[in-house]
Amino acid sequence: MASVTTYCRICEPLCGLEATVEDGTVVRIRPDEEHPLSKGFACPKGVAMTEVQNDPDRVLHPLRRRPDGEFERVSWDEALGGIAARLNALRREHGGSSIGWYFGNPATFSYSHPLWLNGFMAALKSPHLYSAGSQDVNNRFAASALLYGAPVLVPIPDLKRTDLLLMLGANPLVSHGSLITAPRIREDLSAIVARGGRVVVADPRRTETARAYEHLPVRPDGDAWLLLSMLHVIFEEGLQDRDACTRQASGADELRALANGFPPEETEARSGVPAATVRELARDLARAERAVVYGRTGTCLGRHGTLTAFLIDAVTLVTGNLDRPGGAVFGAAPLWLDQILRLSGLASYGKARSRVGGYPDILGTFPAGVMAEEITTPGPGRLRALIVSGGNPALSVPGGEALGRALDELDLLVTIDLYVTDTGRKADYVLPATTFLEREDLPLPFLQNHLTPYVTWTEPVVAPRGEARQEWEIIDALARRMGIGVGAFPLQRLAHRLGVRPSPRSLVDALLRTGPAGDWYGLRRLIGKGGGLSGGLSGGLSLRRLRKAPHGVVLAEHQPTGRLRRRILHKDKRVHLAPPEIAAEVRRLAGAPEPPDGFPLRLIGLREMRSHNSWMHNSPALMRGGRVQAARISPKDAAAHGIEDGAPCRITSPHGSIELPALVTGEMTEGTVAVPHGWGHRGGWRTANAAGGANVNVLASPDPADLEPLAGMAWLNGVPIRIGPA
Ligand SMILES: Nc1nc2c(c(=O)[nH]1)N[C@H]1C(S)=C(S)[C@@H](COP(=O)(O)OP(=O)(O)OC[C@H]3O[C@@H](n4cnc5c(=O)[nH]c(N)nc54)[C@H](O)[C@@H]3O)O[C@H]1N2
Ligand SMILES: Nc1nc2c(c(=O)[nH]1)N[C@H]1C(S)=C(S)[C@@H](COP(=O)(O)OP(=O)(O)OC[C@H]3O[C@@H](n4cnc5c(=O)[nH]c(N)nc54)[C@H](O)[C@@H]3O)O[C@H]1N2
Ligand code: SF4
Ligand SMILES: [Mo]
Repeated sequence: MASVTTYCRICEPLCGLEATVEDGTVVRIRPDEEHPLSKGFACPKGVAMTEVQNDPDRVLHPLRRRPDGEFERVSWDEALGGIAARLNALRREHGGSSIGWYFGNPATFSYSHPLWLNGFMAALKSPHLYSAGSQDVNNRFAASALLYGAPVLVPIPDLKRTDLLLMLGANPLVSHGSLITAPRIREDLSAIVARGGRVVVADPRRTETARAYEHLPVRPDGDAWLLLSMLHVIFEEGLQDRDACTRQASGADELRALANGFPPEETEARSGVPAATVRELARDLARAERAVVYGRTGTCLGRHGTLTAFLIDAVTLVTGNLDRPGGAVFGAAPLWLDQILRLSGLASYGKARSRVGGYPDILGTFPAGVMAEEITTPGPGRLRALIVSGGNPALSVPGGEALGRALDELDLLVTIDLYVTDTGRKADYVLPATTFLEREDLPLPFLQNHLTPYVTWTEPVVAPRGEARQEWEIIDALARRMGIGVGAFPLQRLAHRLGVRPSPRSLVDALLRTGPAGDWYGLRRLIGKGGGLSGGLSGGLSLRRLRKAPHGVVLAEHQPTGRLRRRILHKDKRVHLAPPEIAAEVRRLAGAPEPPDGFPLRLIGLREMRSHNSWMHNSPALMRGGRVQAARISPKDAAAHGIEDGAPCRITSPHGSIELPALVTGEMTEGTVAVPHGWGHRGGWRTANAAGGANVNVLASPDPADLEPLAGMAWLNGVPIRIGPA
């Protein structure tokens, strides 16, 4: 029996874990007491990963669909050979742009998986790259592209030093924080209050987080109205930080003019916040010594996500809190991430437009909301084969039914997953992926998001079960068989140039060693100094040194500030506060229609402690107690529509209809219904299938025209609905 230290890769805190391994099997997972940031914390999901790891329903061998529709076990050789042959036939007939890839949320928790799939798609010269990002975070990247000229320059709230946090559309007491890596976030938030500060939580639901701090009830999709009105008050009352506006930004006067049309007295009905409250909040924010605005998925999945994300940073800047301790800070990574992303061309926004809908690319991806029509629309560039890795778009993308029908039309569908998912059940091949416990890793995309600068490396805890393989190995093998070869992958070419074998491990080692905190292959010892990120590793970082620190390395106490100018990619080195795209969005907001007649209520999402999107409903420990998916409805709405607590109700939108038990609760604001996503399973996961429920995204619009214009964000919050007894 051995105890192996690793870290969790289910969600963003990346908590430290200790896995007990017996005869090559993980038998137990506990929180890592010695992890310097999570300090013995792990949530029920992290602990339940043992059950996913050992799940009897896990796919452990490649599967191929037989003519009778059933899956059969095949060898890797047969699977990869069959897939390569069909992809090459499509390439010959229709070109590489007939092949697409959708990667889901877990993909971003692997350092190697995104690097290799991006290389594969670049080598194919296919634009058909999709991800969970358009249902999550792409608006944030678009906003950063407009503000800073750099899509991945995303500030994090400096919770450890702030006096006032305005949090919009996030529930970190359940989600554990997103776009911020802070494993003890509950303590960080409570510490704000303990030192005399405030945490204000704007949410249509009185969430776990709202209950713990100050709740500001808002209407779904009302955030842009609220933020513009706050700006209106700040400018009108002369509360703006003039120095910050002239020193850091351009366009403050134009922004002021845009906000001018949104006095709080006129936006009350849209934002749901009384004018007096807006005025007070704006004054408090402007006068606080250190304040910050932060928004997450609740502000991303409406109809104005990019505008809202943009305004969040704009309010922070105008109140003098951008790039300042206790405000919004820009995390540094111990790698030249900005430079790597820029040189590799990966950090793009609007470099290309989607064939359907004409949406701008974000980091080389198009909105998953156009995928269905990309499959069904004839003509050059039609999407004919799709590989889905670490994702379950059948349940996570808007308009589930339309996408399901479109997937049936593909010439080839391959999924790379732990399970036969609700998407995978339609696949021609299902390829078994390793879990995070079966692969080595470095938290590459999260390095800049750490509240406390930190880096870690883990080796696999156990060998892969069955014939599971890491995604990069699968992609590598597939590319070779197709005659592409990874030498054609852009970043992997860089590895060649750095003189290393292009494996992810050697690539990352080279990037660490040559990075701002690297050992520079021994040179650091001669020169000294760690660029502010030394963390007691006097000789600098390398993989070898990280391997000797199983609990990871804290690199500094706080993220650095005062370096924004150097990281902005706009030529004038200023934050752009009023680009034309945003001005157009403000005009669109002003003319936004009220919901159609007959749909008086608005639907929003909800995350639960013991669910993780669609993929942890097969864990008996997490499903204990007969958990079911329910629709949360306020007592007043329930009474008005004849719905009883616990009784089945029917929810209908202009696009679909589902039936769920009602949970009548005072935590819902009137007019809003909340339903968690990721239920209604029909895959190879038996416990999940038995849990019942419905795919809430059939209520969302499948029409590409309904995506948010600047980022192609899915419209999943604020969906117009009506309810009634089932
Ligand atoms: N209505 C509504 N819809 C939403 C949201 C919402 O709030 N409301 N949220 C959206 C958000 S934020 C997100 S991120 C998306 C998620 O959307 P997706 O990423 O498409 O879906 P997941 O449910 O996360 O599915 C992840 C899949 O990856 C598999 N998996 C887990 N680990 C690994 C691994 O290491 N390798 C591989 N290859 N597979 C693995 C799991 O078995 C699962 O099938 O959903 C979005 N959809
Ligand atoms: N336990 C658990 N943890 C998770 C996940 C999970 O499925 N389960 N998923 C992970 C993923 S993929 C992500 S992206 C993160 C997300 O992390 P968060 O964004 O913090 O999580 P949510 O609980 O979705 O919080 C969104 C909140 O926005 C509110 N909301 C909805 N519409 C609006 C609106 O228009 N305006 C405002 N102001 N609020 C609104 C909702 O009521 C909800 O409370 O969580 C991650 N962590
Ligand atoms: S909060 Fe839970 S699921 Fe998320 S990283 Fe920590 S242990 Fe893993
Ligand atoms: Mo997400």
